[in-house]
Amino acid sequence: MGIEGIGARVARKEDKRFITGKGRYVDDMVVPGMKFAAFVRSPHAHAKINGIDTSAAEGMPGVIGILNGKQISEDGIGDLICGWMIHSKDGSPMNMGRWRPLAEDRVRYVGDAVAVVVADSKARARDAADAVVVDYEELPAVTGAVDALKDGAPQIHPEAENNLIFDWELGNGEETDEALKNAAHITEMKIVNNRLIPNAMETRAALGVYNAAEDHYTCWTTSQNPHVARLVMSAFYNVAPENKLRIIAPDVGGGFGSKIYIYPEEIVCLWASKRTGVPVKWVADRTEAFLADAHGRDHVTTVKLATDADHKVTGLKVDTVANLGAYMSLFSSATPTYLYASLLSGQYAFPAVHANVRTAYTNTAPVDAYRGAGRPEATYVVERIMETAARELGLSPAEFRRKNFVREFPHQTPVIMNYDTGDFDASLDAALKEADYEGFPARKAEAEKRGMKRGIGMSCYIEACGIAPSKAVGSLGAGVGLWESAEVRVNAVGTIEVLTGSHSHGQGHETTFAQLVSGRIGVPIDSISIVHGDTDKVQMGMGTYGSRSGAVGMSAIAKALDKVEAKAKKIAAHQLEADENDIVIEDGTLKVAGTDRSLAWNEVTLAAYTGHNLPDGMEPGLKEGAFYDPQNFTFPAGCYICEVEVDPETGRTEIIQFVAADDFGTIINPTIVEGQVHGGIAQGIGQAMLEGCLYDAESGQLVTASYQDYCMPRADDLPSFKVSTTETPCTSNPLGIKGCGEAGAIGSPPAFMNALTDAVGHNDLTMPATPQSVWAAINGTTPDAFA
Ligand code: MCN
Repeated sequence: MGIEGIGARVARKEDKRFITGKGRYVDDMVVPGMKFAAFVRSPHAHAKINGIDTSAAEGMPGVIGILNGKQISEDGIGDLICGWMIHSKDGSPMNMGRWRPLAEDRVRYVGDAVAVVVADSKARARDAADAVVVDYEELPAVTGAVDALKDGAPQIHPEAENNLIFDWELGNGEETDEALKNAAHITEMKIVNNRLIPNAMETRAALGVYNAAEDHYTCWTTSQNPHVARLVMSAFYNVAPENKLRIIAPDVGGGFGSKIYIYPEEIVCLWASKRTGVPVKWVADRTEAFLADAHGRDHVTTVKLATDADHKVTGLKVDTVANLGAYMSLFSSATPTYLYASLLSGQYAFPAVHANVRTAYTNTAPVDAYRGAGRPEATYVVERIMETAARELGLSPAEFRRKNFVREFPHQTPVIMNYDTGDFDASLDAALKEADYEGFPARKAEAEKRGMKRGIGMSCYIEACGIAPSKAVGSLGAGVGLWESAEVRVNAVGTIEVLTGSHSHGQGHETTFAQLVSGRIGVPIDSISIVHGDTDKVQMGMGTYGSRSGAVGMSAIAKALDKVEAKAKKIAAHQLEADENDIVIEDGTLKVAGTDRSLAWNEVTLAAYTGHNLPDGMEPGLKEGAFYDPQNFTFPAGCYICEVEVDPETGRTEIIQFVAADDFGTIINPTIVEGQVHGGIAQGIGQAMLEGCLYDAESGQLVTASYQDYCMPRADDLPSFKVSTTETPCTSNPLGIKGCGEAGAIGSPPAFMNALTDAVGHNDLTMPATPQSVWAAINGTTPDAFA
């Protein structure tokens, strides 16, 4: 491949190895003497552990060791933590229970790890794990957050009375109450945001290796942020000192947020390697993934929207109960608070917004960020109620939104965010046109003739991503700032290695990051390597989540490139006997502007290393690093329109068309961006139509623990999406990029549900809108397991 800069539609460099089966995942790693781990997991949602009998398992063939929670405590391994301290309304810190890597006295959800068996094969480890007898004393369980907060609910952690972790608020409460008091019209809804299971294609895995000779630890793991894993495992969990711990996240087959956190299993594999003296590998099977990956969403919300006589929104009041599961995972407190309530102003100039969020422990898997993390939940609340209010007021949903759009930037919302740019009319116009919105009544009439119900719905989303500004996240209770780092190493022959703290696990960084460098210097994209995912190669980084790698990771690379270019220009100026300010870099050459004098890029890079013809006092070499910490988030926004047709006989819904008009600022690679939007919409429609994680309310068993019961979207569930972009460059990073990795999953569920409720004729439907629940909604019954 040649020189391909910003904006080029380049096919992904990394795809050749992925689609030819040459990717290297944790499960592909083999080290001498490697053995296998299998976890003993709780079959109960809530129980006391009275004892663990390993006698039968110990004698089984191939067993090397059986380790439990007492031993992990004896060795001083710390509790898992939540990295974001949220204070309740009264200023009290959150009521956080303890999360041990292996449960010692009590298990709190089905799948909670109790012990680990290390054996010479995966099958033998599993067999022996099945032979470990745990004496459980079952306790009553609670799986729903609203129930968990009721008086008399089973108490899950002693630290959290009535299972309340914190009761938090954001926004201007008094003004919002006043707006509701004086409203010409109030729209009120109860909104359930269904719980999801992430289902990355590659399940989580870890290979822990302790090298006794050097007292050094290495962990290959499926992480979205290996440096954060190293820092947290060293500083908080006492697994290994940071200078003795190397984390490698090689190719990772998707994460969608679920691989941000540090889970018990990688800690246990590293520790077990030291305890047993052998390298220990664990790869989750799909059932373990269903049971023990951090789940997403799971909110129950009541919302009120106040409008005046002129149909301007005057206030939005939101009351949410969020289920955080049995333990608080690393980002779990930030997701239903700052990542949620801060987006409740949507694309609108709401003068007053108030959100109250209560979070609860339940006997379910931990809940944390899942693609969009809080922002899909916020968008769902805002866009469902905006559509519903428009219908109640007899207005066109598009015009009602337009009446309330923010049009002046920067715009300070009542809920923290300061939107730097946007053009919400532009994406709404583009989507209306592409969807032929005006032609809908005729299409509906035609469908009715065939006995079908047709509906159309929209969603005008905004999200905050490029999760970064260290000052902002620090002041909101995060333990660390969220900048990003990069190092650009230019080799003597002119090829370039870029080391980045971002981590690609499907987003195509090897291509887009290389495009930035290729375009700036004018070297072929194939002579640029992107290095990431290894804490021994890249010094420090904050990883990939919150659609931050383009806006923050690439900006760090741009900053390092500025320094590389400045030095290269000095060298060229010296050799060409020109002023460095007159040197321009174009198409792989350094030219004296306005003359025919130039040096090729590789002549300059060679000079940097031969070192004998450099400006006086200049160090040889060409390698620069940078840290980039933006001053604000980026605010991608867009308009999605969905049109559906429902068969009233069966409740089956078909998506006739799905239109997405997004604003991602400057686009680096349109093909990759479109792929990101496609994937996000598929996940959003999966949530709205098909996916629902269900626990049995009484026993706490996960009912949807396999693909037989948990329905992922497939190609034939989805139409061909019509995607387009408008561009208002972001002002808080030098490249003008807004993140695109989550938008599809954020904007699509309300668009689908608005279309479906339009078709069905009433609002009494929850996600996932399965054929059964759609049929029930049409026929006035409610056999909806998810309601
Ligand atoms: N990009 C671009 N132009 C823009 C913005 C981004 O060309 N204006 C490119 C970027 O250079 C990058 C890709 O699009 O190659 C995504 O960039 P960005 O929006 O910055 O998101 P991240 O790279 O930080 O990825 C994180 C985001 C999140 S938060 C989830 S969840 C998610 C997602 O990406 N998980 C994914 N997309 C995923 N895609 C795959 N295949 N697998 C996952 O687990």
